[in-house]
Amino acid sequence: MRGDTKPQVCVIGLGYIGLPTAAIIARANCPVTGIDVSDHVVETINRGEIHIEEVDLDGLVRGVVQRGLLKASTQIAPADVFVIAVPTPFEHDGKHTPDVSYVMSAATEVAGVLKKGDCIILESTSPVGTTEQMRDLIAGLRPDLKMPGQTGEIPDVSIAYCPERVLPGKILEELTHNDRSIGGITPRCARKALAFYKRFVRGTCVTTDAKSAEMTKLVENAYRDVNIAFANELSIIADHMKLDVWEVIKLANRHPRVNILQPGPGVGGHCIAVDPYFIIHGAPEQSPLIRTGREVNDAKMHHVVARAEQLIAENPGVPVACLGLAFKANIDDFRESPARYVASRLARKFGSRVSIVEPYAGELPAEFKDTGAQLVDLDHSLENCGILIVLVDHDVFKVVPSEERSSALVYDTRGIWPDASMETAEKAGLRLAS
Ligand code: SAJ
Repeated sequence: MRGDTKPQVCVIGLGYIGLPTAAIIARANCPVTGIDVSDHVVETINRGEIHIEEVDLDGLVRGVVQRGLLKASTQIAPADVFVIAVPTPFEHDGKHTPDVSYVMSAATEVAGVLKKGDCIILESTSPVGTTEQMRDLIAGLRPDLKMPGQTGEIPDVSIAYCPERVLPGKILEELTHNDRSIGGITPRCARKALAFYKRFVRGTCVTTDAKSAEMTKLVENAYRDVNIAFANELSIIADHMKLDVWEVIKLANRHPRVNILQPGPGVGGHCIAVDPYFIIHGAPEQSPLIRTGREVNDAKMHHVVARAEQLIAENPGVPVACLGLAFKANIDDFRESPARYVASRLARKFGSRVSIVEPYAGELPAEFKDTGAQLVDLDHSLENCGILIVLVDHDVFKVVPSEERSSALVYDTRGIWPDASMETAEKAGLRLAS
């Protein structure tokens, strides 16, 4: 891989990060082979279609597949650059222990086709030390190749860690424009990876060591989790003190150095509620604040269930609509969603009294089966439901004018209708600030 010769790239793991990354690299005219364990995923992509939802991804994938720049396979292929973007879930031990086995099996596959001059980049969110662990594994499998950072000699291959930091719903835009931290096992590895990312990233790429880059990714999401926990704790305090939390946050944020985030029904998604545990696991004694942040955000979900149950039980027979199932606004991702958890708990308890409004869903998830709850459209809920529980701040909910919901009791967990909580409090004799 010299001069401006386009490197042959292999992206391992074609999920929410791997597929958009593969497509963007292919758009930069580098031939990409995407590897996935699933035949369904591979066949779908080779037809020029996609198996996940993400803004503008369908057109991009169709284009690069048609131009022959992206092909998918279940078999690893030789390449100049390997990008690993496989999941790093928890082990099933109930202790939130990170499971890096998918990373290690991807590294084992890469080791089988690795040659002198290649570069391996890990993108999966990983506990600190994983990139070096991967290097050690490959070193054991390929004693013929000199690995970076093990001897003073010039290594045969480069290994780096470079986390993604993209927001679901804006992945293509953020993959291109966000800054990147590129952590090499050695500075030479970082420079090699930097030259690769510069082909398709317009944001600033900053080089560092692998462990710092691993920790940076975890810290970014733990920072957000702790800050959302602060907002969620405030909302529970405000409930207790009979204050409007939205009003308090709005006023406090007028201070030039205060920026309180928004309370909600809890923290969902696959990153913010997960990554802090990777830090806690690595330094349990040293991370009481991060641990507590997690606990506060999880507890908020149960608080919302309890408040909603109270409102529904105090108004017997009144039809209820839960607005939203997604884990956050304006996306169709219902995995790890506090809204979905709250709505399903209410459906199980109150059955056919409960309707669900989710413009991004074609049908209700499996746990609603046999509860009697129905998926309805927004207009139907506004016309028929006397209790509205806002769980997601979708734009389509935000623009409902107050006249269309003025006769309903509203529990707005997202603060999208600032006028509603006061009215509901008066109508129900309750104070529902959070
Ligand atoms: N949330 C609140 N209040 C807020 C902000 C968010 O309750 O003020 C909730 C959301 O409703 C959602 C959860 O937090 O349930 C997470 O949403 P998010 O939009 O904050 O983040 P994610 O999970 O979609 O993506 C995060 C991003 N990380 C940061 O903003 C630090 C993204 O940049 C990362 O790439 C992504 O995690 C990841 O892959 O790690």
